[in-house]
Order: sequence, then structure tokens, then C-alpha cells
Amino acid sequence: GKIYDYLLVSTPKPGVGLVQLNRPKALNALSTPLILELNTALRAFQADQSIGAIVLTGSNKAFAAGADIKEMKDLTFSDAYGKDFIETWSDLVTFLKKPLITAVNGYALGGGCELAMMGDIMYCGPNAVFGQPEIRLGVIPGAGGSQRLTKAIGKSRAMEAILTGDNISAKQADEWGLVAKVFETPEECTDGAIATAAKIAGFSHIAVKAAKEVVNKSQDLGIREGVEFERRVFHGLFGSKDQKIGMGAFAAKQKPEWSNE
Ligand code: CO8
Repeated sequence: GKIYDYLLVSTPKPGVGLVQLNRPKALNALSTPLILELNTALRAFQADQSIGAIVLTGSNKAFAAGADIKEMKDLTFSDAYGKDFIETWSDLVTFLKKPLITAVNGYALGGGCELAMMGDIMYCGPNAVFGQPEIRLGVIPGAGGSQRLTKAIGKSRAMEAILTGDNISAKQADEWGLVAKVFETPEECTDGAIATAAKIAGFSHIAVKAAKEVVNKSQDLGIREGVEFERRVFHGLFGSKDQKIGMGAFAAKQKPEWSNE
């Protein structure tokens, strides 16, 4: 496989792509070169037919401590606005059609919290620390934090976090529904994410893609349009081979052998 400067990329189980942020000296601070590599690695998994789901994680100390402050500190408005700084950083939410599970241990601050929230499913370990500390640096969240955190935990809690810069613990993240699950150790968190990804990868890739698409639509559409969209996509799946395979196998009391078509 390809060798990266800031990532470790592997296939820990059949059908599962794993990307580990690996810039330990800077607590996985998200520099432009790191983000470019991340997009390259995720695009490669998106294109790989054998991969059904992807896990993104960091180290036990840090998922990512934010955008690289040293890279940003001298940025001018013209640099930022003119070159659309940050815009490409969240490309993954549009090009990645396969499920992404983010497994968070340690710091997930600023851009790190925003990247974690780009996951379709978020898991964390007991020492996870979430937060949007940008206010302390004289700025605000820039990669979706104000929108995704608010949708995830509600306006009042998101306002409190974003206006004070105070951290959110794993326990709070669990109680507030920011994460799907908290694990007892960092290792269990990563292993749990890989196990969930393997489970998802074992289903029809075409049905999984449709399921992700319709759930994501709930974030943008009203309930009536959303339900109509879901029904159209549901109808569409009767044109897939895997609908015949899945329902046929149930009726025949057999295990389905997915064609991913
Ligand atoms: N950028 C650059 N370097 C960083 C960052 C960062 N965000 N975070 C940590 N580092 C570096 C430190 O400078 C230090 O480097 P050195 O050894 O050369 O001095 C090294 O990582 C280790 O860090 P610390 O010594 O500070 O480690 P501690 O364990 O004492 O503290 C903390 C850990 C609390 C996480 C602390 O490092 C910290 O507060 N970091 C900054 C957190 C922060 O403010 N993050 C938000 C950044 S702003 C942002 O993300 C804007 C979002 C814009 C969109 C992003 C799109 C993805």
C-alpha cells in the first residue's frame, strides 16, 4: 500500500479500512498536508470494491488536538477567504459514500472534534475530551462545529461549549448522545469500531450505501420530504440483485451471499 507521512492505513479485518492519524509530536494537529493525505486515503478506500466500511482513529492521547494553530496563526483574510481555507477539509462528507466510524480517544478539540463529528457513527473511550476551544484563540469553529454539535447535543449545550471553550467529557458526550457508545478502554473503543465496521461490511454494500444516504437526508430535509425520499430509495432497492438475494435467502432459510449489486 501507499506510505503516508501522517497516517497509518491498514485493513484489520476483511472489508474494513482503518485510518489512524499519526502525527504524535503535534497531538495529530490537522495540518494541510495531513488533511490532504486523509482525503487521499479515504478516497482510496471509497474506490476499493473490497472495502465496506471505514474506521478513523487517532492515538490514545489524541484523536486530533485541532487545526494546526502554528500553520494558521499568520493567515490573512485574503489567504483564508481567497483560497477557501478549510473548505476541502470536509470534502470527505460528500465523497465518502461508505460508512465512516470515528473512534475517539484523548483530545478531540476544535477541528478534531469537527472531524470526529463527520463520522456516521462516533465511538469514544473513557478518556475522550471533546471541545470547541476556538473562542480562546479569538476565532470560532470553522469546519462545521457550530452546526453539527448543535444538531447533536442541542442549542443550549452547544452554545455553552462554543461560547466558553469548556471541554465535554466522555461521560457527558455519552449522556448527551454525541457518541453512540463509550468503551471502558481506548483499545476496546478502537476494536469496537473495527467490529462494527466488519459487521456493516458483511451486509449488502448497495443497501448500506442507501441506508447511509437516507439517514443523512434527515439532517437536511423536513420529515415529509425525508420520508418520501426514503420511500423512493427503498423502492429503488427492488431493482438490486441483493434485495432478491436477501429476501430469497430468508424464505429459503439460508445465509445470503451478497453480490453487492
Ligand atoms: N496545533 C498545532 N500544534 C499543536 C496543537 C494544535 N492544535 N495542539 C497541540 N499542538 C502541539 C503543541 O504545540 C506541542 O508542540 P511542541 O512540543 O512543539 O511545543 C505538542 O503538540 C504537544 O502539546 P502540549 O505540550 O500542549 O500537550 P499538553 O498535553 O500539555 O496539552 C492540549 C494538550 C490541551 C490538547 C493542548 O495541546 C492544546 O490546548 N492544544 C490546542 C487545542 C486547540 O485550541 N484546538 C483548536 C485549534 S483551532 C481549530 O481547530 C479551528 C478549526 C478550524 C477548522 C478545522 C478543520 C478540520
